[in-house]
Amino acid sequence: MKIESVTAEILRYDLDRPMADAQIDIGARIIVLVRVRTSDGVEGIGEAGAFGGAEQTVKTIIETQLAPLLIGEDPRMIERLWVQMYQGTIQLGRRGAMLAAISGADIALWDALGKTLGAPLYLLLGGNARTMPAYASGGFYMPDKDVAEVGAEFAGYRELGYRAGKMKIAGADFNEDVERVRAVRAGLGPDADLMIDANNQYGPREAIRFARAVEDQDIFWYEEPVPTDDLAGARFVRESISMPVAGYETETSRWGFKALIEAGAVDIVQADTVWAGGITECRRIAAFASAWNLPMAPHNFAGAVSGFANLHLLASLPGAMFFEMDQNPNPLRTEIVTNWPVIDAASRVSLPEGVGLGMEIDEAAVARYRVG
Ligand code: SMN
Ligand code: MG
Repeated sequence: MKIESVTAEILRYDLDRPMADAQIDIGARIIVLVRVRTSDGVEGIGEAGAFGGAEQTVKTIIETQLAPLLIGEDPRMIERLWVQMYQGTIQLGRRGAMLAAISGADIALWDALGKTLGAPLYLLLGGNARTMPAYASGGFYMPDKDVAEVGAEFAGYRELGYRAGKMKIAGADFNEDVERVRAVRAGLGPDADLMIDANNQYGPREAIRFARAVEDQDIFWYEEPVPTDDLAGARFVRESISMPVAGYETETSRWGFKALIEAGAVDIVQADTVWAGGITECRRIAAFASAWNLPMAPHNFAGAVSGFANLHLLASLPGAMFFEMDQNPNPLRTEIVTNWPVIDAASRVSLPEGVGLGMEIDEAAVARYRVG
């Protein structure tokens, strides 16, 4: 069996109501879909992270740098192909857009392997769970969104069945952010898990000050309090406060996470398959995390394919904690697959039982949002 083609498509949805976290403005949702076709007629689908307007760059890398390294090879030998992609492009960039492109190809290869062998991916990886606890992710900033609206937003998630939720902080002034956290706690209810996400915005002292100001709100985790490269600052924050620190979604590769974990920067590890190196590399990151007795709670935000990839990864890990369910309107999540997981009465989602990633793709919807 051989790989016959590797292609990438850009899908885009422009938001009616642009939103922001503490670091970035989001006016459109964009994903890069990767397809690997084999000589046996199997098509594996993956997704590559396309942060910061890098979608065209990532597509070009996949089609001009990775495709020539993959075509003609046996698609079932994923470990070997990962090294071939990583080592074959090492001087073009070991992280960033290059690793996002490798991640997308890797996910497509795992989907193809599951389809070839007739198994759902999480079982192929040696399944650990058939359902995962999930949390509602929202609470973004919008120009006309006030404290009351963000509280009501989380009351709505509670009504949908979520018993956990994550909100943005560090994007308004200090006191307003404290008020926002209180409003979300009130909306979500006293018995729910509440996470706060600063998206790298604070310096260490301010991060500690904010943690102390919301300590009485029973915070389940405090995400990316300081910049990802400030390892000493991250450790100082973590050791100075009582709530667990989660992160850093902006870190990638096993070597990046090794440094982060060894520095004592995190209590909960948040690699995302879509840019940290795919399923293959995130399994290694998870193994490393488990040696420090740290759970994994992958970042998960982009589109449907990355969601399925992160969900299968989680369900294959004994040290898995939570699945992130973005609540913002995004047809790239809800329309291009017809079987996106739904929250159940226990605030959990079930793994799809179809082969590979188990996605039921609606190609007409893919075509509707394809821009490149
Ligand atoms: C996040 C990252 C990028 C865009 C939106 C949201 C985020 C998360 O930090 O944790 O989901
Ligand atoms: Mg985050």
